[in-house]
Amino acid sequence: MKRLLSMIAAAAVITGLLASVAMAGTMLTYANFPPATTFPCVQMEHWKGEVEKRTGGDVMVQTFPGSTLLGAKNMLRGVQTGQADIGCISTAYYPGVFPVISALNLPVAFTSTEVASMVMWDIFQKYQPKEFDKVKVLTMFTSAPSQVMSKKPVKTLADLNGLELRASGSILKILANLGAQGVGMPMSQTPEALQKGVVKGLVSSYDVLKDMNFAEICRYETVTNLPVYPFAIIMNKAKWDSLPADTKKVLDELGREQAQWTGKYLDDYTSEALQWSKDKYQVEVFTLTDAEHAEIKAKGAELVDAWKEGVTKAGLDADAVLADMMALKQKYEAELGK
Ligand code: DTR
Repeated sequence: MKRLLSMIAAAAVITGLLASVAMAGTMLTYANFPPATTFPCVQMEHWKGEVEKRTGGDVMVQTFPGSTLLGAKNMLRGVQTGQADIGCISTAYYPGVFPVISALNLPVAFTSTEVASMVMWDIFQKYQPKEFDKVKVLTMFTSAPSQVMSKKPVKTLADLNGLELRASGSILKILANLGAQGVGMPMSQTPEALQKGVVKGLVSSYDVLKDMNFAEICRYETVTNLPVYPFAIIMNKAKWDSLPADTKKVLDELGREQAQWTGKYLDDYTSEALQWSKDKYQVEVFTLTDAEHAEIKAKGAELVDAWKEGVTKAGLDADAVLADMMALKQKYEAELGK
């Protein structure tokens, strides 16, 4: 009898263990570089919620905002080596690494994040650039159009002369061509640079006026509609390969959906952030003349030629990629009414 009872007890323990292993499912770590308040992290938490809901809890996501697991510049390598399963990269922080997708960072006057994000996703799907071969791309999106936020008023392009402004990617070259002094650094290093006076302002999208509280120190905003910044959410390739087919299906279905959700969110939020800045800090907003916007476009033209050289070296037809991007921009601006 004793022997029977001990066998039943052992069977119960093994069943419990098997059940707990089955319950554990998959835990994914997701690294992000800017503070939790900023839109790259807001979209991360939305994605986490959707994945856990759609997999019925089989997949759980542990998020690490604010560079707590990986920072802006070691994100790509950290995901490739498995330090994090998933990471958010701003491709402008990796000069020359993403020649094809940096098309989105050209001065083509995107005025909507939703439009730019849909264009970016479609360009990636059509061309599958080999620059992403070492990772799995889960989704892509852009920042909102980039504007000047500064401690001194920039009422005309002439006011940019000699002004030290934080930026990254193609905007650094455009600022130089406009007579300003671009200072390259990731968003995460910008608060200290502003506090120390290393820069007199920054060029980014208006969400950071509220999310990074830059409205407190940069009381003057100038609508320049400089390029958007492309982002990619990437997963470690071996981790992706290890996932069951039904999980891969959920993550793939979320790709385009998350691009559009983030674009929509940011289009609405940049307007809200600017109004908040006016109400709380009475920031002043300046607009430029059509002639000044034409000058910005002209001063950015040489970037298109340089971009074409990089895409050609990557083995693609640069004119075709550019033509597709502009056609998609027109398509989505009409479809979305933006
Ligand atoms: N302006 C780009 C991208 C960007 C816009 N808003 C945020 C918020 C958090 C991180 C990056 C960004 C940039 O300066 O990196």
